[in-house]
Amino acid sequence: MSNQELLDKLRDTIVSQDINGCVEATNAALAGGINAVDAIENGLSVGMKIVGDKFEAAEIYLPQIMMSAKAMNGAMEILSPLLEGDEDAGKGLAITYVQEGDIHDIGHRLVTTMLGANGFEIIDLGVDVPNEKVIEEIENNKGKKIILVGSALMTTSMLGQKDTIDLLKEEGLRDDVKVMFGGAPVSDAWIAEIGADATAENAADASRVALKIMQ
Ligand code: HCB
Repeated sequence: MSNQELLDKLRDTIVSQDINGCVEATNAALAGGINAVDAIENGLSVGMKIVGDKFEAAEIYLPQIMMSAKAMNGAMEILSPLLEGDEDAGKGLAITYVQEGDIHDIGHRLVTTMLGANGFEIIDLGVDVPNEKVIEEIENNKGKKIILVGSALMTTSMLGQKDTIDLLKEEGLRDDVKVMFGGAPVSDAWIAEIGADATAENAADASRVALKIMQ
C-alpha cells in the first residue's frame, strides 16, 4: 500500500467507527513507515473532521461519534508513546486544559502529549475546567516560565477563553504567562480580539508555536 492509502485507511476506520480496524490500520501505517504525527494529523484527524461534518449534517448521531472517538483513542494508545520531539527539559511549564462546559479531550490530549515530548513540564488540568482553577494553578506556580494552553471545541465554550484573559488581567497575572488557545472554532481573529498570544492548527504546530513564543 502507498503512504496515502495507509493514511486513507486510518481515516476510513474512524469514519466507519471500526475500533479493531483502526488499531490494525495504525499498526499497518507504522509498519509502512508512516510516523506517528503524520498518522494523527493526516489520517485519524481527517476522519474525525469528516465525522463532525456528518454529525452537523444530521447524517450520524452521538453514539456513532462516540464510537469514532473510541477508535481514535485506541490508535492514540499506540501512537502517543511514539511522539518524538526535542526532549531537552526546561522549555517552561505548560498548563493545559479544556474550557469549562467542554468535555472534548482528544485534541487536548494530543497537544499535551506533544508539548511534553518537546520538553515542557506539564500540568494537565483535564476537561471542563473553570477559569478560577486555571488562575489558582498559575498562582501555585508563580516564578516559573508558564504557557497556558487552553482548548475549546464548541463556540459556546470558546467564549470562556475571553473570560480567562479578563480574569488574568483582573488578577494582575496577564504579563506573567503566555496564552495559546486552540480548538476547531478558534481563529486568528478571535485570538486578536481577546488579546491572547497565539493559536495553532494542530498538535505539531502547537509545539512549534509554544517553543517560539516561550523563547
Ligand atoms: Co462533539 N461537537 N459534542 N463530541 N464533536 C463537535 C465539536 C461539533 C463541532 C460537531 C458539529 O456540530 N459539527 C459540535 C460543536 C458545535 C459548535 O459549538 N460549533 C459538537 C457538539 C455540539 C457536541 C455536543 C454538545 C453534542 C450533544 O450532546 N448534543 C456534545 C458536547 C458535550 C460537552 O462538551 N459538554 C458533544 C460530545 C462529543 C463526544 C463525547 C461524542 C465526542 C468527544 C469525545 C472526546 O473528546 N473524548 C465528540 C467529538 C469526537 C466531536 C468531533 C466529531 C471531533 C472532535 C475531535 O476530537 N477532533 C467534533 C467535530 C469537529 O471538531 N470537527 C464534534 C479531532 C481532534 C484531533 O481535533 O480540533 O480537537 P481537535 O484538536 C486539534 C486542533 O484543534 C488543535 O490541535 C489538536 C490536535 O491536532 N488544538 C489546539 C486543540 N486544542 C488546542 C489548544 C491549543 O492551544 C492549540 C491547538
